Amino acid sequence: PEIMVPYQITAPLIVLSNRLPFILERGPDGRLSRKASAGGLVTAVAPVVTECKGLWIGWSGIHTKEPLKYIPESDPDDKAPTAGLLSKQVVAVYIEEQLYHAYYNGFCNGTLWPLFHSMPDRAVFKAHTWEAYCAVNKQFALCTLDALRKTVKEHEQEKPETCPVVWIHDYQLLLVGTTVRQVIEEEKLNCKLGFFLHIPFPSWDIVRLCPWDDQILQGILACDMVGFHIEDYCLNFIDCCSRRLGCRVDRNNMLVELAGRTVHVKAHPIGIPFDRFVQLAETTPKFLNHAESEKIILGVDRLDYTKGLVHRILSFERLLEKYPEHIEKVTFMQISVPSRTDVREYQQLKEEMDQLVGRINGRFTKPNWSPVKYIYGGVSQEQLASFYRDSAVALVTPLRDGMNLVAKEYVACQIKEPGVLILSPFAGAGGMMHEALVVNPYEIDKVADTINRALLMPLDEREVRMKQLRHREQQMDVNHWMSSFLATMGALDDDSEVDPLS
Ligand code: ADQ
Repeated sequence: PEIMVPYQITAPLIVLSNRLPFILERGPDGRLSRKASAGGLVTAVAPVVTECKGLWIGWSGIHTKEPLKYIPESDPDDKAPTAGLLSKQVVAVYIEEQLYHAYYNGFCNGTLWPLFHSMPDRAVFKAHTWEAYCAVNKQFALCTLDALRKTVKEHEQEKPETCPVVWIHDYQLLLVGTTVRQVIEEEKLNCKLGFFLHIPFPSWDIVRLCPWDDQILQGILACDMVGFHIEDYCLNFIDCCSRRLGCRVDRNNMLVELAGRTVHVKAHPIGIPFDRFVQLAETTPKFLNHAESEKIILGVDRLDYTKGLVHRILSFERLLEKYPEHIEKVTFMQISVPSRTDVREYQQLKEEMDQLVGRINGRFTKPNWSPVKYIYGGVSQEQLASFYRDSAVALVTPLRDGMNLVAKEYVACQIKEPGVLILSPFAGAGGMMHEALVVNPYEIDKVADTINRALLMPLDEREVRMKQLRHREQQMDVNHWMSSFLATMGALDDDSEVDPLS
């Protein structure tokens, strides 16, 4: 496939994420093959890793008794962004099944996820899941070091003026930096470490609840460059470093000093592959079979308690109570992709949503109309783009969210008569997409009023708002996000153009 990398990267990039950028599937003959995994991150980063002859390190997604002997090459007709990634550019970290469970369902999703979303009552602190988390992070670090020694040596001979970059992603891998830093200093390996957090970084009051907060902060500080979606998260992080670790910090320039090293902290708001969504919206057929006069209010999320689904559906019920003129005129379509189904909290949320949908539909349904259409499952990118395009209102109302890509995907797909985005201020996106209708999701009544306002908004106002929203997302797309991160890591050629917006 054609690789579109709009800039020159000067050194190999080693990317670490919990999961590899594709799904491995075992066929009936026992052979493994790759299946595409959707997502903006993979779309943007995989071609760059291919191009710079870098590596992707992650868990394979399948449990085996022994380490995987091989990673399959991509099929010749593979069109996924990872198609160019050779199997020698992929490192599958081996994690024994029980250990993975304690690490992933336990510490990652039972402790860090709720804590970092400022929902400490849901967080559990257990020594054995913390130990599993440390062990898995160590395994990731050792795999990285194996690869790094070879990469650094080869690169030094070819281009000694630059050095390889290790880019660690997200809350599953907060401690990887600690081990990698220690060894690269001992062995004098010339490389740079970067870290990006995809979820919020909470305030010191929340972070301090974690019994292992110091080790987590030190793990992040082991990197040279630390990125968050928005400035608030950067400032929270810097504050924690100062108060918990006693680091010297410079809040204006966002610098933290630890053991004689200076760590750069910066806001890098992630974007989406904007042009790809526009193209999808232009070509995808209509999947919704509703009357022209009927308006769709859309919600799209992983089924997660941070996304505010219960509050959202109650707000829709309130809309029908308070503004009965919308009965038989609007449908609320919620698409919820199953997520972390092994975790009890997520099973409970599923039951609660099923009951609420049943109750509201029972209360308002007419012979030819039901108020709520609830899809529990993933949908294809084509379907998603068509739902985005054909909905009059998007309800993006998380209680807390690092950024939220759904808000951005919705505006990208508004290529016809524009709809209205309703957005929570508690998503990272809420602080930037000013032309949306921003409303506190806890205020059920106000959200109902806001939906009513969106449904009645005149076309010219919708056009003005949507034009500005779309312009910003087109400028600040996922390629912009990545190139500005790599530029601050010094990994781009001087001639490479990085948008001045960064
Ligand atoms: P998520 O919590 O997964 O991401 P989000 O940013 O909304 O949240 O991304 C979800 C993605 O999944 C979107 O691209 C969306 O299209 C897709 N998706 C959701 N439901 C789907 C469905 N039913 N069918 C098909 N696709 C579906 C984390 C953080 C976010 C941050 C991102 C990126 O929690 O805050 O924006 O990482 O950094």
